[in-house]
Amino acid sequence: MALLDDIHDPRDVKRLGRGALPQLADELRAEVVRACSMAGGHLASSLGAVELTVALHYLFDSSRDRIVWDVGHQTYGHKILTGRRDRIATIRKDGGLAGFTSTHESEHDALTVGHASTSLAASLGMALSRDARGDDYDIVAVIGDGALTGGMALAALNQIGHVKPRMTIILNDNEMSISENVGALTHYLGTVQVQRWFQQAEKGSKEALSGVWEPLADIGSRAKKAARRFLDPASNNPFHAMGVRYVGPIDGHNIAQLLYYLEHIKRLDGPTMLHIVTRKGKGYEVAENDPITWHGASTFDPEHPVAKGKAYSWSNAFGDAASAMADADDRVWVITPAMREGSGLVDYSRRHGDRFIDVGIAEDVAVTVGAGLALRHEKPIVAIYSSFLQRGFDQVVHDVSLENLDVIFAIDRAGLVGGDGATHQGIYDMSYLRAIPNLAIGMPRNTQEMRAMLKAAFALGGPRAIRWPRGAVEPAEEVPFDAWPELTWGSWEVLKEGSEVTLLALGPTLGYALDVAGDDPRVGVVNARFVKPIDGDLLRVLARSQRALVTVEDHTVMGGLGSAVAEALTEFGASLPLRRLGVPDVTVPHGTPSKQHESLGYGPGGIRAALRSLGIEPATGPSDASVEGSDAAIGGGRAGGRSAVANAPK
Ligand code: HTL
Repeated sequence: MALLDDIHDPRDVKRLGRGALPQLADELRAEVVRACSMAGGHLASSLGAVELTVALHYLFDSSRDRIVWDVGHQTYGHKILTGRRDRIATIRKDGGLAGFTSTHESEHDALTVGHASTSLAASLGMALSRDARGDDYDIVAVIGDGALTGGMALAALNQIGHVKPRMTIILNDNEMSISENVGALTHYLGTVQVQRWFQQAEKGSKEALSGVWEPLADIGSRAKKAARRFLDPASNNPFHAMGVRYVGPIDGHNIAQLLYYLEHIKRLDGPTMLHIVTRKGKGYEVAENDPITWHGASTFDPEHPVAKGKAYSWSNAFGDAASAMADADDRVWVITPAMREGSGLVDYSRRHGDRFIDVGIAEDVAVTVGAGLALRHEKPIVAIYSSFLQRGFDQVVHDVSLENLDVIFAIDRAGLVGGDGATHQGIYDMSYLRAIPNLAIGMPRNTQEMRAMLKAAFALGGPRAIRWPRGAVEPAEEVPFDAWPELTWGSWEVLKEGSEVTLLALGPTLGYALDVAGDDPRVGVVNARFVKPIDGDLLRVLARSQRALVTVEDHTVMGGLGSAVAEALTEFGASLPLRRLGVPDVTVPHGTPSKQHESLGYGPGGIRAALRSLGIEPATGPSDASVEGSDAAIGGGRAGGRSAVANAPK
């Protein structure tokens, strides 16, 4: 790595001659592949942004200027160039670098991020501050065509076009979100590439840039030419119509072009969008050919890259269930906000394409489209990750719950998610959903129970949230919807009787509870699969028969199962001790979930400690140490827990 070895800081990039930058980009690309092969991660997006990364660090000073990457998943190259190369193989792992940008990690990261579509609003805020303080640093937002489908991005653009701060917006258009990008704007972006003026521009820049770099010696006349292009009213251009100057599209893998345009835009007042066209996975054959699979990679052999097969997952179980429901009833619809693959819906979308809609990265829209469908007596299922449902909270309250509409929320990635880290943890949904009237919440412990919950939700109507964790689950035999098991909504299940203390757990933490309880006759285990409503009858019985209760959940203690049980016990006037184990009031970074459960006090060690504090020396089981670090331990196979690779991106 002739050049990269001498880059310790972005200032070292600026010291290189312009002619050396393509070689630096090649080396950087190889390093991104190497890092992802060892650690897994967002390979394809990072590969597509390599030339842009080099160009930005050549022209801007990321310690002073603000480079605001949207989502932050395309920044492996940025991290390597900004002093983190020695730790790049630790990305997404316990104690390692974050998979996205984080202000806590580096002064070169302008934003702590992971959710899409925030870069433009954040950049506007930064620009307002800069201009109020009379500072002169540059602000560059980098947003993908996928992230631009989010309402937040479009609303921020509307403001930017109104306020008109000096800033550069780079639209990194690879025609992909995680899957193919969707929406009218995407179609528009596709058409601008074939417009005549673009072809002219392309020709112009080819001429201008022939002979590699010397055109930049003649910057004056070219600046005039560029200015003419900038001033082109491009009146049918939607960005221009919103008050944002639009330039492009240009080839985002051509560093000369990138520098040429960025250098000019840098000097302009007001907001300018530079539309660059890139290829997701660029320069690494498998990723270029199959950017969906290689959007997020598990570890792989860089010489012979083969994507790892994935175990049957909760998401697959849901996708299969949704297909069976749609087979049984032609009013069933599934809505995804840009997560067709992650939510297990590829097969569903093929089989029931007429009742499948991907609304783009717009969770708010997903929820309210569900409301609209339900108002017309359809049966919508909004398939959404726990952490992304946060974006649709108001819509759940305002559009679904007030009307008590028949909308099922199929909530994936509930609990700690592993490598994606703090921004993606699914640990708040029970807390914020429990407060919403009409809304009922359940968490199955295996595929059969998932089906039973979906069936019950379907029969009962009203807004119902069913949540499950990330990772593997045992498949269940395929049977038609009518033959699915029945389940009373709100009923808990006694898995093991105990004479003294009962562990109330749900989802993957049931595996821990069962392992710790072993065959100790003093310790009971209840599958507390509904947190709203809870099983008040069973809880009353337990409150009378048990000496103490312990709740165990992969969710914040505040507002989750433990809170629901504490509230009910208070109402009953019960005074037995209750220990509540779960995520305390802290931010949980990326890492191995099983280790994190243990360190946060709700793994097997935490449950044993709680039992000891209640005077029960737990029977011998797997030692706490042997459980640590092994994700296969979650669920112990007994409660349908998860065992998938913890570090693979969503
Ligand atoms: N919803 C929200 C609010 N945030 C995120 N991050 C997602 C969903 C999931 N997600 C990603 S990356 C990504 C999605 C939908 C695609 C972004 O497409 P874009 O960039 O065109 O902006 P590209 O991947 O380079 O093509 C992650 O969670 C990492």
